[in-house]
Amino acid sequence: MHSRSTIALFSWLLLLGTAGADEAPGPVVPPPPEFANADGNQDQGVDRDEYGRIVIDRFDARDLNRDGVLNRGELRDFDSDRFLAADKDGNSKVSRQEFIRFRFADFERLDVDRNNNLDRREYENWRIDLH
Ligand SMILES: [Ca+2]
Ligand SMILES: [Ca+2]
Ligand SMILES: [Ca+2]
Repeated sequence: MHSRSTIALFSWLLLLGTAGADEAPGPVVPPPPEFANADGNQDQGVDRDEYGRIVIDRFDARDLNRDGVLNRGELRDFDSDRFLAADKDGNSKVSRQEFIRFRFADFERLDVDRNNNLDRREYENWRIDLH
């Protein structure tokens, strides 16, 4: 029987559910607050419009010096490859347009079943790096 490991798994999930949702990537069972937040029409999926709104929110939250672009410091969690990929025109700054384009490339990648909607399982992969 698997009862012992099942119980262990459940307690682990409970722990994850209560320990700061901000820094606990992984199989969280209750709806992650970010997901509920992103899912504006509450249909259990994040469509392109909803995703775009979140991307713009994140851009604004990252743009600490309010100059309308993201510099290396404002994207500190991006490794160089990721930063270079986002900075299409290579001016060492990521504009709003570049950021949106870059995040929508993520959307395409994460939307495994290609229904233009990220469901919760797809979202679990996404929330890890969508800041
Ligand atoms: Ca939705
Ligand atoms: Ca900035
Ligand atoms: Ca740029």
